[in-house]
Amino acid sequence: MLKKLKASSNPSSGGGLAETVKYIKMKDTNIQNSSVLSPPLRGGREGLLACIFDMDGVLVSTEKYHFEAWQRLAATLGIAIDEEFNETLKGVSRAVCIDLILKHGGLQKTDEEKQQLAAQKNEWFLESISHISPQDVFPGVREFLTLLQTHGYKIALGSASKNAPLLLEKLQIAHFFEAVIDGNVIEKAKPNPEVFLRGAAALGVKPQYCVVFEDAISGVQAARAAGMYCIGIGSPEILTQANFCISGLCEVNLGLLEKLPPTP
Ligand code: B16
Ligand code: MG
Repeated sequence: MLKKLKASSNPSSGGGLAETVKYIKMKDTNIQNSSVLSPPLRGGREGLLACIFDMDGVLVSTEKYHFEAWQRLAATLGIAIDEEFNETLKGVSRAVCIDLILKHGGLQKTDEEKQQLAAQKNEWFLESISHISPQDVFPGVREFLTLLQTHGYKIALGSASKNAPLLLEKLQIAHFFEAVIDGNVIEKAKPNPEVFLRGAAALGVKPQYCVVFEDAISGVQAARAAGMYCIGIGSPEILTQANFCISGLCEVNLGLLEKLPPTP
């Protein structure tokens, strides 16, 4: 399926660009006429209006810093964690990560101790990202965001991280995002769909007209539970519930988005 989509993904081929321009005009009409946007049917496919991006592991390679900090913290408790276990931490809130690590090591801590552990992990994570600059954004990210913005797509961030606003500023990509839903505002961590449903609501777009880009198992589950199309960033063997997977945002363009099948 990915090969098929990739083969026809050039927006300037096969009427893609002309159709896109026409479609954007139709979208503009909808924007004026409806508070919750519903795109027109085009060739049997209901068009997408919004893209919601996870942060760590999708826009920037900060997942490795989360992992290093968790590994370091776990080691202080005598708990070993590996890459496979780390898949369960990705996309999950800081507090839930602490619980998962303690359970993995068969340990129990008081709430106060857990808060201290979380603060220590965050201190190490902040040290790691202190050097991050606009050059650290993943290849293709700035180009794809620019393309989406230019063509009238709505863009939101849907991240579990409380550090997401800081990273957006450091990477100098905050201006692309009409809505930022992050760990500072959500109550229920991924795989709960709250983060993406709030993102769609903030953009005024129905869930089925959103596509989510996610690198975490919990995030893919959250997107699908929200009723959204989900493009996994990573291995299809790990992100089994994603509609399909790519290795990074350098592989996507408008042509691919326009040819996505309806959200199942
Ligand atoms: P913080 P995402 C998630 O961000 C990370 O995947 C996860 O590893 C991390 O534990 C979580 O944010 C909380 O981050 O400690 O910075 O609040 O992938 O949802 O953008
Ligand atoms: Mg992520």
